[in-house]
Formats: sequence, structure tokens, C-alpha cells
Amino acid sequence: MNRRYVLTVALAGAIGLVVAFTVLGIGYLVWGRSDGMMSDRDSGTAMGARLRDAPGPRVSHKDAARLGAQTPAGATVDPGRNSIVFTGADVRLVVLASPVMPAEDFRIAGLIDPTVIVPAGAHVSMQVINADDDMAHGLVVTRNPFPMTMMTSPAFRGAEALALGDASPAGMHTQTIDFTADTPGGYRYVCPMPGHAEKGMSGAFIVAPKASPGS
Ligand SMILES: [Cu+2]
Repeated sequence: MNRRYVLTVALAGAIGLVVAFTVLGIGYLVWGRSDGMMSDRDSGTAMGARLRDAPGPRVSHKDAARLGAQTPAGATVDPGRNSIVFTGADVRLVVLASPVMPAEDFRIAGLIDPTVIVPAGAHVSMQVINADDDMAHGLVVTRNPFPMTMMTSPAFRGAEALALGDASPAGMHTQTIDFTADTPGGYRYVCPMPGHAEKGMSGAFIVAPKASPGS
């Protein structure tokens, strides 16, 4: 065995080791990182981008700010109790989804996730506006939102807006949901995107029994 042969084998071995570690390292970075991203990723991010340019009604940023701050007709807004109480049969309100980054919450009449109280039998019209420019959001009124918010079904027929895309310079996506709050009880309005209700996109929705005549 001559010296040159030994040197060649040693060199080939060293190159082989360098190549093997490089491949392992790149593999770790690429797969390891993407796995990490998959587990952390909010599916609302991808859906928001996908629906960003979807057709449908929009409101301008300026109108959304105005609508989101206004007191709904016939409602009593109580910031101390963080509640909005309707006593009439015609309930109209505007809900902004995630208007203040990075908070994930709903804003109604300037309040954060307020308790909304309506009388039984009221016709409810909720205009949901996605004010978030990098996340899809929706709204569902439901009885049992947790733990599987995205599997939840609306408590009243029509009481859901599933996913509105990212806001863009063209405006904010909006959808108005209409339903009849026919059964008294305690409900919640939540964002159906996975994880969002748990992060704060959730508020109480109470259907108060009608006062009996003469009481
Ligand atoms: Cu959401």
C-alpha cells in the first residue's frame, strides 16, 4: 500500500463526510423548519390571502371605521358592563373583525367582544367586516363553540359568515348575516377560523325571554 493510495482514500473519505453533513444540515433546515411552520401556522393566513381578491361587497377603510364606532339604532351601549342591549324586534349591528393589529378580537360600537343582548324573536342583521389585512375571519353565532370552533354549527338558520378574505386597498370584505333569534338562551358569537375564538374572537350573545304582558 503506497502513501499516495492512503492519501487518496483519506481525502475521498473526508469529502464524503463533508457532503453527507451538508445534505443532512440542509435537510434539517428545510424539513425541520417547514414542519415547525406547519404546526404554528394559522390557516386563516393562507385563506385570507386566497380570498383577498374574491368578488363580493366591500366597504372602504374610512366607512368601516365609521360603522365600527357608531351606536346601533335603538341600542343601549354600556362600556362599563361591556354590553350592548337591544329591546326592539329590529336589531342591526356592525361587527369589525380584528381592526387593531395584532389583537384578534371583534369590535362592536367601539367595544371589544361586548355581550350583545336581544329580545327573543328579534330579527338580527349583523354586518361583519373583516378589517384584518393578513388574516381571514368570519362570525358564527352558536350555542357550544368550544372546543372545536371550526366544527360548530350556527344556533339560528343563517347565523354564520364563514370566511372573509384579507382587506386590501380595494376595501374590506363584508357580509351581512340575517337570522331570527327565536329561542331564548345564552349563545356566543365566535370566529370559525381554527384557534381564533380561543385567541379572543368570541363574545356572549344572549337572547332574553320576552317579558310577559302586564309584568
Ligand atoms: Cu378570526
